[in-house]
Amino acid sequence: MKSVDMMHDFVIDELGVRTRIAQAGEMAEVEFGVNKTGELEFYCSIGNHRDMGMVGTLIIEE
Ligand SMILES: [Cu+2]
Repeated sequence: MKSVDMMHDFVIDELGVRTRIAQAGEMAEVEFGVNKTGELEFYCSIGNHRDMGMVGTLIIEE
């Protein structure tokens, strides 16, 4: 994940996935695997970013 403007991170609660906080212009990486299909919510946990719309759905298909 690359942050272009300010602090952000990337979190998937169901998998315990969390990047470090990336400052503006920085990259943050995380590796994870999934072993089932379905949908997982990801979001940014900084401040009120999630409420501002930094949230999405990761769709895992076979
Ligand atoms: Cu954010």
